[in-house]
Amino acid sequence: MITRGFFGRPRPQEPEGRVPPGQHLTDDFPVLSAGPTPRIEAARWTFELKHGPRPLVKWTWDEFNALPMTRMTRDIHCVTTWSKLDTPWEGVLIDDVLAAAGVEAPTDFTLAHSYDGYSTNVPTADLVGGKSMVALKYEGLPLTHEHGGPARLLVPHLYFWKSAKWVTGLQFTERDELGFWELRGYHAYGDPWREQRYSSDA
Ligand SMILES: Nc1nc2c(c(=O)[nH]1)N[C@H]1C(S)=C(S)[C@@H](COP(=O)(O)O)O[C@H]1N2
Ligand SMILES: [Mo]
Repeated sequence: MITRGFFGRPRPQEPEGRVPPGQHLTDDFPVLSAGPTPRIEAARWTFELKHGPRPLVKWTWDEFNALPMTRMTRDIHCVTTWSKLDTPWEGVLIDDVLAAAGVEAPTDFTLAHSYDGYSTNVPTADLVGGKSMVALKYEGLPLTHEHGGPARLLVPHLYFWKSAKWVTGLQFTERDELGFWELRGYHAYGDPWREQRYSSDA
């Protein structure tokens, strides 16, 4: 009898149940951006909540940094097939953003908007309940520009294209409006465990 234990290559860094189908682990942190990296200085960064076209609340960098900070260590999965385990982030949970704004999420769908014109759609339910944050730090340091600094959305349970870099706001929408990559053939939801890479995937 041939067993993987004897003849398979040992893969100690691929713990069971943490690498979704079609993914492999990387120790690097690849940079993936649709265009050039915008250099957004904290002093001119703002974060806004909108309901459709209607502005709800807007924070400056200093105001946003006064909100409760939370640490979150999560596995991330890029649709280009790399996954990275235990990435440590720090930022403001979307729950705390909404609480600070004094609003309940008004619709079931959200579009995140970024300084480079990028956008991505996420169901509101996937942003709340401790699942998502506006991340300001990675590995204890301010986010680098390449990785979305000064602030990016982090939605680690969906493919990493949902984690909008250089994020500048969330817009609550009545319907599920597609974002940048979703309009170009990526899946509207993007669950890595169901391999929802392209719009043709179930
Ligand atoms: N604003 C913005 N956010 C973005 C992107 C982008 O081009 N612009 N690329 C997305 C894609 S496709 C991926 S895989 C991740 C990559 O994040 P990283 O460069 O920090 O690895 O950012 C996502 N967020
Ligand atoms: Mo990506």
